[in-house]
Amino acid sequence: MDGAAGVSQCPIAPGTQFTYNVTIPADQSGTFWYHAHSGVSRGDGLYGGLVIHAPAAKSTVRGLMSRARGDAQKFNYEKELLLLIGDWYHRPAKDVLAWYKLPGNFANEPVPDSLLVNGVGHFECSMAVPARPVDCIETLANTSFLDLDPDTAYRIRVVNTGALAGFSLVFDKENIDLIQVDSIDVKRSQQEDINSAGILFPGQRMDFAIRTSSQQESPSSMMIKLDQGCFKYINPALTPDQTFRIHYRSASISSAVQITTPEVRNHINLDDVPSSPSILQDLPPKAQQTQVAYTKIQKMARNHNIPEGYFNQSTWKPQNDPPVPLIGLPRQRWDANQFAFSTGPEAAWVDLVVNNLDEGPHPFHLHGHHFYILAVHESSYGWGSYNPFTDPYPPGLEPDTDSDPEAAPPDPEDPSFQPYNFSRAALRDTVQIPSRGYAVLRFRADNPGVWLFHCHILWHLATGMAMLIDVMGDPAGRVAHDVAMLAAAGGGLCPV
Ligand SMILES: [Cu+2]
Repeated sequence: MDGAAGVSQCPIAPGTQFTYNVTIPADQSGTFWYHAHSGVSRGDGLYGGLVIHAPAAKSTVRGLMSRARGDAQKFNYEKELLLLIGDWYHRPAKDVLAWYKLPGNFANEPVPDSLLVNGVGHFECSMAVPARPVDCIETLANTSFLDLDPDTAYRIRVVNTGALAGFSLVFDKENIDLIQVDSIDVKRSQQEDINSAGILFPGQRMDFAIRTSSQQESPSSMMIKLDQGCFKYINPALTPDQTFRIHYRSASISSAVQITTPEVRNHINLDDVPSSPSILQDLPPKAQQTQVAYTKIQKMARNHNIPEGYFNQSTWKPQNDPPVPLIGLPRQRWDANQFAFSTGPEAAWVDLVVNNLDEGPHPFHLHGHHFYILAVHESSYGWGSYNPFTDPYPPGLEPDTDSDPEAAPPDPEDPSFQPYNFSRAALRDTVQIPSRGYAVLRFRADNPGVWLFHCHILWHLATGMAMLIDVMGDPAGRVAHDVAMLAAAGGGLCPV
């Protein structure tokens, strides 16, 4: 029950209700979020946090509060805080999408007007551009967004709930100790004095510990820096770097004392953080299946230059002909917008090679599974594509013949040949694939169902940048599973 409209259920019609029945595996915990997966409702704020606490290690559990102690002991924190942070538009999401689809805007993604933290934000009313007036109320600025206890260790859970932009965080006085990304333990950094982390892209989560202090003469602050790498024009309404006061309860610092803009002391780049060594133990040296996909935003004359997201030859829309969720429909009856890779009846390890043919990056998310990121490559010229069926080495991972010209390069035909550095792999459920580059994602296809693999930029998903992974599983079990899912999803036809 992952809520993907047209795949595993019909959209929930206005005025009706739907109960999600989700079984959480015993070994799964961390920071997640729920959000609309129909149209662009997510961009209007239809989302929320979903925190799964690890069970306490011992059988002394008496209730929810003590359950949370499992991770608190492991990661050494006392309190926790959830921050849902994302970019924000001052127009309804359907209007923003309509603007993106105008051929005259040349597939430039709409640049947000502001950002929100847990549903609220600050906006200088005078910054509003005349074309998009804002119903704005000037209030006395109260920037104490984070109310923390002094001398306390916090676990800060951060979700990028935005539509387009990644962001990084910078703390003025506190140090960041990164513990999880996408709900998976990371290899802990030995470096001291890290106060900045990112870039967190839409759909991704990062959890870190900070320790607050009471010994301070000036107030602390946290800066959110929206990543401007994906902005193709200037929106004068937007303040991309915003600093929020951290208010320590019972601190003697007057609120009249101004906060300063934090400076980066040391930054932790999430793309360079492998998972913890114990998690990497499960990674097998080879996969049993390899699938290759190519993705791109296309502007074609035959579609009046309206941008469309493609995987191979297909642009995705929810199954519509007939309007039945895919889980209840034999594969032969899926419509032309459903491009899928299938795995076999037995659970198997699969390598999914995704080539991004665009000039811009995309944060891709897979439903139903985490994947090990074995390689991510960006090419500054040409196409950095990787076809494992024809290329002897993955681009960017060719053997270094310069260091020892006499040595024979490793033979890709050798069964023990291994192009990837497993000690640097990261188990995630969302991956940023850079421009003109590729990613190699290895996952165990053991969760039967039809799962979306899609760009988490809302405007790209809404124009079709998605495909399906059909994890077949045992045929008899699969039919029973799909029938049960379909019944729970409301049965047959989706109301139009
Ligand atoms: Cu995208």
